[in-house]
Amino acid sequence: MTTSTLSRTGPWPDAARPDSASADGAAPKEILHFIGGAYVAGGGGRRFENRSPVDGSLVSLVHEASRADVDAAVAAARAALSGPWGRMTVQERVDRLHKVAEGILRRFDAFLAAEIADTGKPQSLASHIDIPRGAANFAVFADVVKNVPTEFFELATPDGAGALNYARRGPKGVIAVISPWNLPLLLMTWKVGPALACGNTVVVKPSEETPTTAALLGEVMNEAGIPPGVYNVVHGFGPDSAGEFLTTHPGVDAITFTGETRTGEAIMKAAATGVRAVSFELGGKNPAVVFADCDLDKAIEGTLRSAFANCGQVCLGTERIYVERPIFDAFVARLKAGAEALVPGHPFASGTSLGPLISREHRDKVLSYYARAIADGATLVTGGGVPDMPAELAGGSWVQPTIWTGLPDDSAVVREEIFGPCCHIRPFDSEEEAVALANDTPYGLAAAVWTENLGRAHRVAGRIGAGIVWVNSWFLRDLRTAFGGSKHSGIGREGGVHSLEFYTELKNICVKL
Ligand code: NAD
Ligand code: 6OD
Repeated sequence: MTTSTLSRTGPWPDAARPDSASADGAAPKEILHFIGGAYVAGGGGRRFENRSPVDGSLVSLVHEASRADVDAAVAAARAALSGPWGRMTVQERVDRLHKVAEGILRRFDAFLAAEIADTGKPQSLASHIDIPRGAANFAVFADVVKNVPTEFFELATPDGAGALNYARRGPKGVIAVISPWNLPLLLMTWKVGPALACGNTVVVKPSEETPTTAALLGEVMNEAGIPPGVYNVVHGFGPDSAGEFLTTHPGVDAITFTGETRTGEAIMKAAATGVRAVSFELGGKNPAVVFADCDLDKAIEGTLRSAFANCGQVCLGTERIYVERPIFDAFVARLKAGAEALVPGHPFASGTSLGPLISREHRDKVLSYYARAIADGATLVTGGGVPDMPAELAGGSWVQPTIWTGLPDDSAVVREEIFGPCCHIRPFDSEEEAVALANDTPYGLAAAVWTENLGRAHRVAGRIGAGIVWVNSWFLRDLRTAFGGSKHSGIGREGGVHSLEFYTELKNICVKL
């Protein structure tokens, strides 16, 4: 394995900008692994292209980890557990994690440029959600871990002396973090923050589509005084590549994964060897239930966001909308107008409100559902194809925001996660029917309920089978709360003390007095 301090190559903002890859005729920028506190090229010599979803231009060449590179990353993480990191007090760890949060904010523009280069998402979105949450994920969990109480029981013993029981939490060990491409920094740090707060070390495998912010975070870790080996990053794909090498590695103690349900199934099989713990945040087919007594302005505004934000590539996004019949036509007309007002364009152009899909491959998948909807008898309310884009963006992965009505409840378009800017709207006639429709899915991640009737809001929220139900809002997040899905949407909950449940081993100590 070769090592480099990355002077010219690396995940810097200039390198990350889509138009800078080889504008000066120089070699394209390269994304290296981050192992033991240093950027390394890895031993295999294989690299793959990272292309911009905005225009198809080359963003960078990414080094693909070999099995030996993953071995090295896991070994570095294991060694760091018993080094200075393992000897730090909670307060010392907490101080460093706050420095990581500050470091992300100090380099806000670099993270923003890197995230946008990889995903093509509008600047307004990335600057309000992705990057601030990247920082918050360290600051919040540093505070959570500092303030967590422990349990304590006094036991009567036959000799009358008694015994004290108390619980101590220790790190689980080396945690594999496998993350997706839709909110790359946010979803990766949502796992790395609590894992490090609890004293673990991590090996991160970011999505092959979005390697850059995970790489850039290595620099921040070093600046914040996080010891070498605590945060490691290996790049590559899933099967027969870095993802599989990492999840099958016997040196990994637990796996936290965010991504597709089918990938979760493969990782769960890998985790069975060595009975390693898993935490899974998987797919969704999330309903919104809109009652006639809702505040329609708010329901339209919220549903426009939940269906189309991030070009529909949000696991919590709404793809099924159930609207009470008296307001059905008005709702459809207003959502149509809102969707048609979205402006696809360059992420840095003022006025852009819709980015591209992550890749041409993903666009093919989304467009196949657009065709399937028509084949299944949908009425196309708006969209359904590819927008006309200016010549310089024609190489991107653009699709139109799309709304259908009239599909049968058993259509694949209504049952399967599409992960694009699209939704189906169907009328309902009673609360009972609305709940039944919302629950008619193998998934159980999130739901939104729109009503001004307080009793109904609580009643319906309680009956919907999902890990998160928003009432009169969407994606309003408090990181202290439980987050996760039921059924095919995941295993376990993270957030606040729930993250500590996964990232620590609880030990009971019984002291005979
Ligand atoms: P994906 O499952 O294809 O990939 C996710 C990650 O897993 C990537 O890093 C990938 O390289 C890796 N991977 C793939 N196969 C693997 C294997 N066999 N072993 C180990 N690693 C492997 O998901 P995606 O396309 O990147 O993301 C979109 C999906 O993620 C959607 O289904 C979406 O709903 C889901 N998601 C869920 C949540 C949530 O919180 N529930 C959040 C975001 C995304
Ligand atoms: O907000 C979060 O913590 C979170 N995990 C969001 C997931 C979004 C899915 O795309």
